[in-house]
Amino acid sequence: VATSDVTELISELDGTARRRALARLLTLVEDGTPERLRAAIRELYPRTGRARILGMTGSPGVGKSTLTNAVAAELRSRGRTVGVLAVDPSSPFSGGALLGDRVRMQSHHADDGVFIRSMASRGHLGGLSFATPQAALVLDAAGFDDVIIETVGVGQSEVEVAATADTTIVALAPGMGDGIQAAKAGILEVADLFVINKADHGGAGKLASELRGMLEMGHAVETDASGAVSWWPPIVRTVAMRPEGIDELVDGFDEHREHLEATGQLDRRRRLRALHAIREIALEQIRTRFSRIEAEGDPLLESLSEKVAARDLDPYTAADELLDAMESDRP
Ligand SMILES: Nc1nc2c(ncn2[C@@H]2O[C@H](COP(=O)(O)OP(=O)(O)OP(=O)(O)O)[C@@H](O)[C@H]2O)c(=O)[nH]1
Ligand SMILES: [Mg+2]
Repeated sequence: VATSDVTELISELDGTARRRALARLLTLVEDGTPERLRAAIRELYPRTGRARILGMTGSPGVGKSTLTNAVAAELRSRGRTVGVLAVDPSSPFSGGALLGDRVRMQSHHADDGVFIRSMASRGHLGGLSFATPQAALVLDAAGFDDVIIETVGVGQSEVEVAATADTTIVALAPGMGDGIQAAKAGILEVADLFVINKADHGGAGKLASELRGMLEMGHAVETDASGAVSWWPPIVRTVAMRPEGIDELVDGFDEHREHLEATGQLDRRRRLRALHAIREIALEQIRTRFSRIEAEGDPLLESLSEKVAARDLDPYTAADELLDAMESDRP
């Protein structure tokens, strides 16, 4: 099925129609059929693995988008190209055309070394947690040196960012009840770097010492096999909209990258990410195929259901039989 156009799009990533090809590939990740998505990822995958993936997470309104914008600009000034994915689960119908995104696009719009894309939650196969890593692969394959993924940290999602990113920045802001509550939400644990944004507001110092207290209790601190501390997350204060502190933040990102490479953590994280991807894809395939046979009225599924209902068979044995049958008729 229509995989030749996928091949063509991928070849256009190296040409003058690059931005258009990128946009269309990302749309394919968001809205494409499972077959086209599979074709795209299979072909893109060998081109990936070069980009540094940076996750930016934190509670609503702490300044993640403003920070992402400033970090992208700082990385550009250091000669790096940057792809941005703004994952926005709270915007079901805007398609990401938020004011903030327009402002951001304006500040970089004449620059071919930056590409920004918002992803809303509607209409994804398997949801955002499935689509986001695939979209990151597209940006990686397109050759961006750095890919920044912005997500709102509301529970499960920061764990997912951490699973996709090499380095995760957790952004906090004073006066937003982010101290102790953040620890409860598990947001501290995924941080490789902390940003205290809105440092122009009072309370940044108090938040920083609260955070240091939590690190001292062992949260977010990485230890090696002998139990010694191998990474102590830096705490960087910023005023993202000025911007102030961004150079230090980007230095921290670089240092964390060097740490990952020097200690073998990068390979470990990438193996974990691969495992996560395989699991999500395998589960998604089972779900999709189950829905399909259910909708089409599969004779085996019907007879198994009858037997289970009649107590001739237990549901576990029935599920085993169904999985075996699915296995023997794989696409
Ligand atoms: N005073 C102050 N305001 C800031 C700073 N950084 C961002 N803001 C403002 O805070 C508001 C929220 O900023 P965003 O960057 O949209 O925050 P966000 O975390 O991306 O928000 P969501 O994506 O909705 O969760 C905006 O009005 C920004 O202008 C800062 O350092 N100081
Ligand atoms: Mg935002």
